[in-house]
Amino acid sequence: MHHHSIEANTYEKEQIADFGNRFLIGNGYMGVRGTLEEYGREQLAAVNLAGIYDRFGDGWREPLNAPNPFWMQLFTDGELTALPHMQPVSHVQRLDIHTGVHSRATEFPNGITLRTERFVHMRNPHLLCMKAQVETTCTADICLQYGIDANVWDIHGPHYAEMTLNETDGLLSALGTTNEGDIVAVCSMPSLSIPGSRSDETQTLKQKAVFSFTLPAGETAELTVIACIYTSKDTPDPLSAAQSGVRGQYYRSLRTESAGVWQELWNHTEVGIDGDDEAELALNYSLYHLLSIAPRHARSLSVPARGLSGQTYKGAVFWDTEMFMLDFYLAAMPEVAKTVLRYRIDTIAGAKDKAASYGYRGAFYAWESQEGGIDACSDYNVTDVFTGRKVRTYFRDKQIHITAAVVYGLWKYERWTRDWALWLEGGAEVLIEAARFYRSRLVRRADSDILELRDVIGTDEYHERVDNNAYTNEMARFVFRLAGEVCERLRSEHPAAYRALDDKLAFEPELPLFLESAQKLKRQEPDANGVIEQFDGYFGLENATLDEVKSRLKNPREYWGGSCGVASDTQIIKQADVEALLYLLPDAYPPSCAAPNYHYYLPRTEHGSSLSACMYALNACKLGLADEAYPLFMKSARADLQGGGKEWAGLVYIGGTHPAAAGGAYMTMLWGFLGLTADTDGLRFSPQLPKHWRSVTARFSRSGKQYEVKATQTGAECREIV
Ligand code: IFM
Repeated sequence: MHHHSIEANTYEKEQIADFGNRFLIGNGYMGVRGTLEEYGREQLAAVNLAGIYDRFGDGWREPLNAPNPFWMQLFTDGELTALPHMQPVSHVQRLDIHTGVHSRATEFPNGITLRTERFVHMRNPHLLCMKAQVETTCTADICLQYGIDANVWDIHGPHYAEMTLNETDGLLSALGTTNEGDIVAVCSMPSLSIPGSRSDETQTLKQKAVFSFTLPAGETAELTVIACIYTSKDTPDPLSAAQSGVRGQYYRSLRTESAGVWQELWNHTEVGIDGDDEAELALNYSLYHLLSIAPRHARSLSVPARGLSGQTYKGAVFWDTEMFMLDFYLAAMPEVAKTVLRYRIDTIAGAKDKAASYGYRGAFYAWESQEGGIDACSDYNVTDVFTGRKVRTYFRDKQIHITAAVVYGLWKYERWTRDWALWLEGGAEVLIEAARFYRSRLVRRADSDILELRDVIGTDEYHERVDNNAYTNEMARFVFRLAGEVCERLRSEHPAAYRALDDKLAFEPELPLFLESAQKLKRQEPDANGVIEQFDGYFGLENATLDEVKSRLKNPREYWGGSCGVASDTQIIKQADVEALLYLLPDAYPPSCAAPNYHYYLPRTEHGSSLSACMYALNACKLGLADEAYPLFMKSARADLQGGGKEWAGLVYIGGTHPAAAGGAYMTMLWGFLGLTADTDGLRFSPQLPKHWRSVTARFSRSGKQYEVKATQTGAECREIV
């Protein structure tokens, strides 16, 4: 990698929310937003925790932000020396993606320069470390206030019913109890080193440590902080665990150790693109995000759609993980791939409850999954900008393709690893319950033999409650067929497991019904031009252009879909739908359909979701259009680098990181530009690189072996590495 860091050297208040995402650090257990040390809730500072949620009153249930142990305030001769309070002389904010270290250097007009660096530890996921240096050009009276900021930013909070701040022997602690009774403990040990041996004053108040001292011109004072977070999900006594977690730790060795883990991760994942530094940085930056939110510490946990960047989308897990992020985890961190899939296996009870609540059989996975498979998706997920009224949305009840995404993830795991473990560890049960769900969802007209999936939402969320969405139908067919295949293999190769499963689920009589469903489920036949209708009646909708539809907006924040959105009665779609189908299930339609559908749907797609562009990029590569794929690839890879995305919906913050787009960029590199096909015979590459790329070097692992591939404009070489 030529460049290891991203940097911003301008300071504008308007960028605070965006930079909070762009400069995020994380270790799978927590994400710390890239805000500055003097920032609080108003600037969306947050330490977002994975897999622990709370609900306050009637608000949306969302993940917890912990009290922030990276908080600090600096006074010079009594004057607050902080952003945005003062306009800086110079300011640099940097994220070293190779080591996961966030840093800033701010020169204030009063001669003070503040430098900090911080990281979350990659081996011990509970640890947070910071070093701050204060330097002055003229002798100054400094007051450095350091504390754990328990004034936590929440979207639908407050989530702490109680918060106790304490101090014992210089160790600060914040102990919070949530509305749901969970406990979060944050402990922190600050220590200051100042030049000379003057008798300076240190006062440890309950909330903060206050260091007051005179700093001679040209000298530097240094504060180091080791902090630790535990929750009641980790241990029955989080406070003791956090207290002992900070003792006996040294900043320098923790930093070396954590950077070592990063180095190890990069050894297996870094991508080199000769001829395009910008793409190389954007892609590795995307991988940085996927690496920093990977639940390496857990056995069964998944990744939220906005990563660990905050509470947007209720910190919930969507189809994003299986369809967009999983490929990276499979190729780079197979244990993490297993962990996120186990999460679905372990949350099958929630999916069965959801199916039953709608009167269906089997497993209907949560559209927005929290722990235990609880569906956090509200029936009213959008607020109308004109009336302020909540709008009935149907993502939760009609986006039934989520269950197939879970199955597809399990199938990808087997295909890539050639390991049956997950089917045997509960995956087969998920598959059978998924097939049962889709079967119970089928309807037949009285005078027809064709089975249909009516009243659904496809991946294009703008068109609600449609019939026979091609994507959903083909995904359901895939599930029916796979259920037959996996059960057959289970019966012949693992007869004891098969019998045990049948004793539990009594599914055997249903196997022929799954097969029948696969045969009779309606297929959207391509029209005379080879174009597949997205759902019944889609071709009859107004064929307006994207610009026309956009021009009809009366308010830029208006929702485009639903009952009266500007796109709803037109052919304009939010995101890849038929194109997602053609990429994910390439055998569902003949290869001759690839080009006409790509050209038909591309101009009709708004890419209103960051999940969209990569599907078109992947299909463009299949069509030999690598240069056309390139801007779509960059759109995905730069989703968190360029800002300007939708950050606010009215008063609700909807920004955050976009790990699915990051994963989509990786998919485009691996399956698209490198043209990798991986089947039982092994790995084959048929690269087609954008014209200006000289070569791509990538590393990945499969079945315990490490590989390095180097692709050029004319071919690829792949070798096993040790
Ligand atoms: O899962 C996506 C969905 O496809 C589009 N809206 C946002 C969700 C979370 O990323």
